[in-house]
Amino acid sequence: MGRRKKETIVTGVIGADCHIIGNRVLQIALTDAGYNVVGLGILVSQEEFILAAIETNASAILVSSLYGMGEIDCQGLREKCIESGLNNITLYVGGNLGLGKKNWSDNEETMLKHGFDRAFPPETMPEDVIKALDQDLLAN
Ligand code: B12
Repeated sequence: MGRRKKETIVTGVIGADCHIIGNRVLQIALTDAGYNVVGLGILVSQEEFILAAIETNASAILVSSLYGMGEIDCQGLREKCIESGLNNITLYVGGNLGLGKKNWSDNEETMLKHGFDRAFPPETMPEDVIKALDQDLLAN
């Protein structure tokens, strides 16, 4: 719990997407677990995620996408992070990625190819996200 407090996590819903409920659930669960969460809400651009992460010295950016345009909205985020000096930031994406692919593993592969460290399927429970963050941010 104490070690989590030192890690700031930026969350938000990317693009023109207004589905806020899951993102809020996640924000509350991560805060309750002890992480320092900066919630940007809906309609967040790639640049807003990056600026918030720089301003707060965040360890991770968690992007939500529900409305089916996730691939287009997320393309290039990793490159922009690196250009902005966020070389090692942890990037997760989740929600309902619905990329017009047949199954989840295709969607996951696509998002990993775009530079995300992990991609999460619909109905992911907050405890699974906390477990992943603990592994990726607190392991050393
Ligand atoms: C409520 C809802 C709406 C509401 C949203 C209200 C609001 N302001 O939030 C309204 C009516 C506005 C709406 C609009 C639309 N919607 Co809608 N909506 C839903 C619905 C029924 C529920 C979403 C929800 O709140 N779920 C509950 C929360 C708790 O779950 P969650 O969001 O999945 O989040 C959990 C996990 O996914 C995960 N998670 C979420 N984000 C992240 C991020 C990370 C990093 C991680 C690790 C995990 C994670 O953790 C959360 C907690 O467990 C879904 C169908 C469904 N059953 O999912 C469709 C759905 C998401 N909508 C859909 C669509 C198409 C639309 C519209 C485009 C419809 C239209 N033609 O206008 C518009 C888009 C408007 C816009 N600009 O965004 C589609 C998306 C299809 C796709 N992705 O391929 C869905 C799946 C319905 C469907 N089956 O077709 N919608």
